[in-house]
Amino acid sequence: PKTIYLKDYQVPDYLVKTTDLRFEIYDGETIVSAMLDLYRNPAATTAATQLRLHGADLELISISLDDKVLTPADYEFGEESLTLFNTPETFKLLTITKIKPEANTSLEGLYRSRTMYCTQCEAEGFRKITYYLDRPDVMSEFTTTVVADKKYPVLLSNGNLLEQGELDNNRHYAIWHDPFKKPAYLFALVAGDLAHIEDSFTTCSGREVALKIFVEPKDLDKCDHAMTSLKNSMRWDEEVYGREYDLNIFMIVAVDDFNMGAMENKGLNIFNTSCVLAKPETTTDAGFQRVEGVVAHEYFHNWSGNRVTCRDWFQLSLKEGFTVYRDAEFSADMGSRTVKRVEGVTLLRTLQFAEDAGPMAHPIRPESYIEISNFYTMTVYEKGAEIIRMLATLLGKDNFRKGTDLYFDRHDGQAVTTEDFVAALADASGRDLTQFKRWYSQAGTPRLEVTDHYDEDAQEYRLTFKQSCPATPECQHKLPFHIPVAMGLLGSAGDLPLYLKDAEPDFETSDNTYKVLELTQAEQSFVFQRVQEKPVPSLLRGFSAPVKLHYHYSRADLVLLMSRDSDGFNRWEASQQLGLAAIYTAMQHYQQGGDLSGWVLDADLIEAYRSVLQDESLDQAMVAYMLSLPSEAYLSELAEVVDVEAIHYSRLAVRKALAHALRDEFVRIYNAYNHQQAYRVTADAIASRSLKNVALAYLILLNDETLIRACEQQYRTSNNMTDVMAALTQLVNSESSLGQGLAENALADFYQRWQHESLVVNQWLMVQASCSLPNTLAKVKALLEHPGFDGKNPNKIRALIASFCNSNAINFHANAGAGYQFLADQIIQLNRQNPQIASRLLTPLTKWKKYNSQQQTLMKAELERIMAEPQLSKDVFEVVSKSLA
Ligand code: DPP
Ligand code: ZN
Repeated sequence: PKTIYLKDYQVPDYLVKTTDLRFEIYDGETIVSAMLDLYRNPAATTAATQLRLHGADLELISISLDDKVLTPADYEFGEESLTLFNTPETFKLLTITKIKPEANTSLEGLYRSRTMYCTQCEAEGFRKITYYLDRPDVMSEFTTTVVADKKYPVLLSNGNLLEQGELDNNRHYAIWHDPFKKPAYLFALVAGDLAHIEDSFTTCSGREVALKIFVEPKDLDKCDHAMTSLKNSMRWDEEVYGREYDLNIFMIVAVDDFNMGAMENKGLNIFNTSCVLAKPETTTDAGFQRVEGVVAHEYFHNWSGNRVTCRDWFQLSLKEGFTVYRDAEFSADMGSRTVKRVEGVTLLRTLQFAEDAGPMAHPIRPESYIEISNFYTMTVYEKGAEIIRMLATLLGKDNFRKGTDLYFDRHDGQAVTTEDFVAALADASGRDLTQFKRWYSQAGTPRLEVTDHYDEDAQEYRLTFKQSCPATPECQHKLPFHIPVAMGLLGSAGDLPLYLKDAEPDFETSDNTYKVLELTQAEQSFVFQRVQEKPVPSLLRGFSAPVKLHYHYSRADLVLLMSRDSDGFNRWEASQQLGLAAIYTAMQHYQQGGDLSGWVLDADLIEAYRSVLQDESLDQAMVAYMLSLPSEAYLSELAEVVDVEAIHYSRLAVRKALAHALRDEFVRIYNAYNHQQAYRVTADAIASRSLKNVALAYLILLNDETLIRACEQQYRTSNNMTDVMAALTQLVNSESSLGQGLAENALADFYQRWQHESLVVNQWLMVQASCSLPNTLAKVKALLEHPGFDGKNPNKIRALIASFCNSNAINFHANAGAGYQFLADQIIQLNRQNPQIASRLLTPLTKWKKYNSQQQTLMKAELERIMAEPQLSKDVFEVVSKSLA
C-alpha cells in the first residue's frame, strides 16, 4: 500500500461545475448515471489532457464524452481509478455504472441497512458510487434523482426537493437540488420505508426551516430529544457564532448499521441510531447527552465543515477539532460547564494521551497516511478541539469571535487549510500565532514541570515552568510550544490577588485572582509580588492546555485545592491527585507481595472525601466525579509499564476502603436521592442520579445482603434506563454469590424484556463484556452466537468485542494471551468485511510496548499473525505495520 504525503499536495487538474446524478434502485443492484460538467482548473500549473477519476468496486456500463461514446482505447483502469485520455478544456462526461448496495458490507458508499438504502461518503466513499474526482477541494453543485419501487416511499438527498412523481411498474422518483457547492464526501441519499417527526425553526433573519427526523416506524417514539437538541443547536450557533442555517429543510435519518456516530451531509445528516434515538425507558443519561452532543456536532458542521470545507484530508482537524470544540461549548452551555469539562478532559487524558504515546501518534494535522479512515482519531478530534480552546483562551472571547467571523466570511464556499484558519484568527486579533502553529505539526503530549520559590522577606513568589515533549514517530526533537497556563494562587483563606512582576499594566493584572500565563520557551519564570503568605498554586485551571503537569503537591495542598479552589475543574483535579496517590500506595504494597484485603486509608484522606460529600456548595454531579477514583485506563496511561493486576486490585482495594469508611454517608446519599420521580434530563436530575449511583457502586462492594437486595430492587423498579443499568452493572460485578445469583436472573429478565430494542440489547452485551470477574472471555465468546449479537453491525461489535478488549483490562490481559488471540481472530474475520471497524478494533494491541515482556511477546505474536493474512485491507495494514515498526 502507498503512503500519501501532505507535501505532495497538488491542485486538481479539472473541476466539476455541476453534478447530475440519477439512481435507479432495484433489488440487488443500483444503476447510477452521472453527468459531470467538467472544466480545466485555471489554477492548475499545466494544461492537463488527461483526467484521472476515482472509482472502486464499480461496474462500468458505458461512458461518453460530449455525446461521443468512449471505447476502451479512450481510457484505462487503474487501482481505484479510471483515466480518460485526450480530454478537452471543458466537456460533459456521462458515466453509467452498476453497483451492489446489498453486497456492500464495508458500510462506505451506497449500502443497505436493514430496511433502507443509505450512504456514507466521508472520507472516500463516493468513489464506490460512481467515477468522480473524490477529493474535498473539488466542489460542485449537485442535482440528484432517486428512482425506486414504491415499497420505499421515502426518497431523500441533499438540498431542497424540486419534484417528485410516479412512474410505471410501481416505481416513483424524487429530484433534489442542493444550491450550495459541495465536495462529494457530503453527498447523501436515503431510500426506505421511514416514518418521521416534523417541526420547524425560524432563523434569526426570519426564515422558516422545516426540520424532519426519519426513523424506522418502530422508533418514532424516540425522536423528541434529538429534535429539541437540534433546535437548541440552531439557536446557539446563531447567538454564539452568528451562523444562520441556509436551506429550507434540515433532515436527519437514523440508520442501524453505521461505522461512525453520524455524518454531516449537507441538509441530510445520517446518524447512527445510537446517536439519535432516546427515551427514558431505553436510554441512559449518558445516551441522552450523547444524542444532544452529536446532533449539535453534525449541525455545527454546516458552517465548520460544509460552507467552509477542507482542502485535503490532512486538514481534517480544521473541521473536526473546531466542531468538537463548538459542540463541547454548546453542551457546557446546556448543562454544567465544569462537569462537561471534566468529562472532556477525562476522555482526552485516557484515550488521546495514550494514542499520542503510541505507534499511531500523529500531529493534529498529519504529514502522511496510508488510509485516511485511520485518522478519524482522538488526536484529530479531541486534541484538535483543545488546540482551538487554547486559541480561544489566548485571544479572549471577543477577538476569538472576530476571528471566526473573519474565517467564515473570508472562506465561505472554499476548501481551505488549518493555516487559513489560524491566519484568520491572527488577522482579526492582531496576535502573532506563528509559534502556536507548532501544535498543528508536532505530535506528543508536552510535559510541564513546575517548581516554585517563596521569598517571605520580599513577599515574592516565583513559578518556574520547564516544558519538554517526548519523541514521536514523525519527529524526535520538539521545539517549545506556545502554552497558555490559566492559574491562580491560593492562600489559607482562598484565592489571592495576583500582581505579576514586569507585566504589561493591563486591567487584568491589577487585582484579579485569575491569570493566563503564556509559555513560549523551554524554561520560563514568573514572579508574583505582594504575596503575603506562601501560596498553593492552582495551575492549568480548566485544563487550559493538553499537557501533563508535574508539580509536587503535598496532601495538605491537594486538600486545600479540593475544598477551596475557585476553579471547579481544579477542585476535581485535586481529588484525582489524592486518589492517584492512595492507589499508588496500595500498588506498592501489592507489588511487594502484600495482601490488600482489609486495606485501610489514612484518616485525613477519608476526612477529605467525607468533606466533599458534605459540601453543599458543590454540584452533585461534581461530587459524584470527585468521589470516583481515576480509571484503570488513566492509571495505565500514566504508567511506564502497565501492571494490569496491580492497577485493578489496588484501585479496587482503595474503593473498598472508602466504602467501609464512608458507609453511613453513602447510605444517606443513596436514600436521599433514590426516590422515584418522573424522569427528566435536566442537569440537576442527571446529577442526582449520578451521585446516587456512585454511592450504590461503593455500597455494593461491602457485600452486605441488605444493600445487594436494595440494588436488585433498583434494577426491578426503576422507571429509567440510567438507574436500571447502574443497578444491573453492580449486580453483574458483585463478588458475592447472592449478587451473582441475582445478576443471572436480572440478565435473563433484561434480555427477555428488551430483545426487540437493538440499542438496549447492546447495553446488555456491554455490561456483560465489561464484567471484571473471571471467566468473562468464555461468556463473551458464547455471546457471539447469541441472537442478540450480529457480527455485521458495528454497534454490536463495539458493544461486545470492543468493550471486552478496551474496558476490561483484567480479563483481556489474562489467561496467557487468550484475550489477544480472541481479538486477533475477530480482526482477521472483519478485515475484508468491514476494514474500518477491523482497524478500530486493533487499538488495544497497538499498545503492546507498554506491558511486561511476557505480555509483549504474546501481543506482538498476534499482530504478526494478522500481518501474515493475505489480502489485508489498507486500514488494517497501516495500523499493524506501524505498531510493529
Ligand atoms: N461524521 C463524522 C463527524 O461528524 C465525520 N465527519 O465527525
Ligand atoms: Zn465531525
